[in-house]
Amino acid sequence: MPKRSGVVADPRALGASPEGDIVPRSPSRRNFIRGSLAFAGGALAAGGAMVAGTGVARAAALSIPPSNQSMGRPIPQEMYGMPSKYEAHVFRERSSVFKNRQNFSDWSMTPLQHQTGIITPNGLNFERHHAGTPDIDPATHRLVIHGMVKQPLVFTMEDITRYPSVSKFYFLECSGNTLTDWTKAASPTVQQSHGLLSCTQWTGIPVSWLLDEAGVLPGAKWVLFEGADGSAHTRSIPIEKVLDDCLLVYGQGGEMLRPEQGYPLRLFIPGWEGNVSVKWLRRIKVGDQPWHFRSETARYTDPMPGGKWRQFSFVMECKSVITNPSGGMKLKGPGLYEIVGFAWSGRGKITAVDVTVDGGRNWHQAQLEEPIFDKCLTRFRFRWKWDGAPAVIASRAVDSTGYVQPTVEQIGKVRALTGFVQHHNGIFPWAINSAGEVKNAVA
Ligand SMILES: Nc1nc2c(c(=O)[nH]1)N[C@H]1C(S)=C(S)[C@@H](COP(=O)(O)O)O[C@H]1N2
Ligand SMILES: [Mo]
Repeated sequence: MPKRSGVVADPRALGASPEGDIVPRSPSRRNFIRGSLAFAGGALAAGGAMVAGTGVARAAALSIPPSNQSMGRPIPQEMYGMPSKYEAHVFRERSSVFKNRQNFSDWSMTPLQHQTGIITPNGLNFERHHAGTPDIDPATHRLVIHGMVKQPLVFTMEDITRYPSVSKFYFLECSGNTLTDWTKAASPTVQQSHGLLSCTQWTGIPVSWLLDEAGVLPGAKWVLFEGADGSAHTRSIPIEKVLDDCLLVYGQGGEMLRPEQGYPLRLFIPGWEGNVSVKWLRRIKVGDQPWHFRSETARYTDPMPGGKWRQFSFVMECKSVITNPSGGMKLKGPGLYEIVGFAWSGRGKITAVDVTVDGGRNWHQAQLEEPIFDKCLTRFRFRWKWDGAPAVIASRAVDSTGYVQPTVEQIGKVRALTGFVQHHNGIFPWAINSAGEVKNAVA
């Protein structure tokens, strides 16, 4: 593990607008005092002293807004709530890098730059499907288990939802996330570069419960999962992982799955590439070897040095990205800013994140925000005094196995980075010019 040094910032002393423009916070007297105490003796004490002269809260009488002087909108009899009309700029968006390619195999991306906590709202969860979103009636949907089992079984949705449920917070990342930005800047925003990523609380039952009922026969080693969509998407999964933590999921973020996330039933494989979490699940078959489906041979394999291709590269390795400030935003002048982002690892918990503001010469330890769960998005924050000079910022995450997020250069030493390669977990830079404009700095 590289030597990591730095100081921990107090996030409460700063604020940043979630919008494109970021205004430096002129700290109130209270914040100044708190900041001074928090950083006394630390490297940022200088930062505390810096703000001393600039901002003392001025008390002024608030004018009374119209909203205080009239009645608001009454509650309709029945309503599914929607975000404020002032949030209409927050939406999923298709690729802006691959243009004019709309077809049934498509994807849309999560607006990570607008996500406030670790939970992705259901309507903003990225979508990836190979043959469009099917319309499946839960009343007629069936799940079959067969193959190397004592007794083949068929389940209705009613059967499945009668089991006691479990709910777990996990990230979901497509192995194609960031694939357009290995060696040159292609994505203008973090939504485009990292938006094949979401995180929510998934509700369902362990796959092992139903396999127990069917009775797995000795010699079983792999399990097939097949979707009920037009692509009949199918994957082979090692039985140890299936029995360890795989879920049959019907709930997402407190409600039933959205159609695009696999309604009424999907497989969820924690920490592994999104592709294996088969949506619209209809069939489970137990066998003694992998089936080598299209998504295990022609697709979802990684080029390696010497012309070989790696199959079954399931785990999503430790990764992080700064979401604020990020591509397309603008800093409004020198001052104090809070650098914020996400870190995650398919192998466990995030234990540390470092941030650089000088293109990787020096790294400073960021503060991790609770809660910190296994195989789940973790938020980090770092207090930064921008002097107005051009800067390159990036983050580097460490997970509970001790693995440190690599540079693209390091990845290139052990894999072949030719074309649109999957599993990009490299350190990702944003450049800030003297006008405060933030741009993708991949070179
Ligand atoms: N049946 C089925 N399952 C599928 C897919 C699909 O096309 N069909 N796409 C896979 C891919 S490539 C990914 S990244 C995830 C995306 O899940 P999401 O759309 O809920 O974000 O679903 C996976 N499961
Ligand atoms: Mo994917």
